[in-house]
Amino acid sequence: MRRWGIAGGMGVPVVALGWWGWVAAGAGDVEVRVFQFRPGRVDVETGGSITWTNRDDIGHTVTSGAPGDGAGRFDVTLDGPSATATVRFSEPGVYPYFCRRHPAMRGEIRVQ
Ligand SMILES: [Cu+2]
Repeated sequence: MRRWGIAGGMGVPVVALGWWGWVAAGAGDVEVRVFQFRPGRVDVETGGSITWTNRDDIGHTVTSGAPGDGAGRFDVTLDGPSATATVRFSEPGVYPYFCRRHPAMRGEIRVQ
């Protein structure tokens, strides 16, 4: 059984990594800045969480799958500046995601 926990709320300060690549398990944070998820690919341990923080002035979404595939495992909205959303990953796997408002925005979470 797959369960996705979603929690909103105040975020913690997030360090801007400024590069595209894998980060160590447990880092757990992604920034959305200038229409990009940064870092674009993140490793997390099973049961761990990823928090997205919006650094743009407009809204984005964090939506699992790819445009048009309707997988719908998770779909959270980052309404505006400093909005945060957290998704907990309880099963191993590779989870691509995108922004519904800007389908060119892509990211990937690898749970292991
Ligand atoms: Cu977007």
